[in-house]
Amino acid sequence: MRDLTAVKDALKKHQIELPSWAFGNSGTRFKVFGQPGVPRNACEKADDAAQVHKYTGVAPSMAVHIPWDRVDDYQALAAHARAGGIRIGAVNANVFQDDDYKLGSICNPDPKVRKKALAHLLECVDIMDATGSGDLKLWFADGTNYPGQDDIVARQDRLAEALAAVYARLGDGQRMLLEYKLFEPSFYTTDVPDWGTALAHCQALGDKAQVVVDTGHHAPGVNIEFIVAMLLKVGKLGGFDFNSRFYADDDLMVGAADPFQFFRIMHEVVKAAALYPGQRSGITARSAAAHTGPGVAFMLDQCHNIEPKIPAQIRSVMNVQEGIAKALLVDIDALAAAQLDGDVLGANAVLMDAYNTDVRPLLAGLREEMGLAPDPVKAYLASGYGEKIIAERVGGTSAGWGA
Ligand code: LRH
Ligand code: MN
Repeated sequence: MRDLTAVKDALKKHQIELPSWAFGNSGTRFKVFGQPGVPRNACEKADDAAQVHKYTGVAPSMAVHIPWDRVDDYQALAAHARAGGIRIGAVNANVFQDDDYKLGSICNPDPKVRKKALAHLLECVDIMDATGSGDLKLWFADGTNYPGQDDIVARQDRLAEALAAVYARLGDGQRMLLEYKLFEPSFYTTDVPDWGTALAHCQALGDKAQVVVDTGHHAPGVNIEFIVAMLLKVGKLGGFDFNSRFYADDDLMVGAADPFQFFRIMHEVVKAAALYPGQRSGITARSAAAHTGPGVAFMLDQCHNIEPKIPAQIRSVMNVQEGIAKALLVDIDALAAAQLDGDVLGANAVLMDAYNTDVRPLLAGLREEMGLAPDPVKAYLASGYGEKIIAERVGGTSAGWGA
């Protein structure tokens, strides 16, 4: 069994990035159920994100999405976030909601539309310069709905051309994270549909281009931890968009639908010493060596369509911590021995022992060591912050996806 001091030390060093859009209204094509007290702007979203960090201690940054979080002064936004005890993290570009992008953005057959989309991507790097963000996160809705609608290879050439232009604009300490997704909103081809396509483009670009694994972006039954293991092996796992799903891109709370899958994914991350930059106590020197630089960005990408948003984000952070704690409890020496002995049941049992360990007391103790309440959700609900924002945030337009 691992020594618990090392386990708690790793949990204290691990950081989770929150999505600004999780604090705004969201829904499905059928309905967006507005909630009282929802933020009206990026600063209020940062205030809510700061609450999650206040009660969990491990969520010190908030990703922004442009234009959903567009402000006149991004340095002021970054300063506001810092005053609340967090920082602005990844900048997410959005070239999927403008009428011009019906047939795609950077993959669109029309060079004028591609030029417009590229200008937005470059604007997002300018915003990173202002907020001090290191990550440009790129997800493209680009694709086709019918066979023959457009040429698959021609679209890939357009994609590569635009990504190269963005890559050339990146400054020191900046990188681009390319996110793939199997389908939706496109239903025949998606131009970045899977990890292979994302990896091929990132390898063609260079070290500053890495892949984002959104856990809701795969076909049912795909072994996501295998993809994670391979991307870590080649040093191309830039980040995660954590959420969970029963069917498609449901964007439910991470670990809610399939906590065992989340554990298996984090087992690969722990084994590769990729929990936080500079983690060295992994299994193999090779995997540890591959992880120089900013390391893997552990981001949430969720929508709380019916549940209260701040408690849901706190619960999500707790779910991530539970999965990581169980992965850190894997007896890696016993596992390696059983694997090398071909002891199938023995090896599986080592992993299941860790997974079936109740880590909630360990995490409650960890929070007390960090000067936090053992139950962050209970502590937040008792704070009255939820009632305060409902009373204060009257008037104005509640934030949302603006779709
Ligand atoms: C696309 C996606 C992407 C974001 C959006 C909010 O489905 O996962 O990461 O831009 O959700
Ligand atoms: Mn995502």
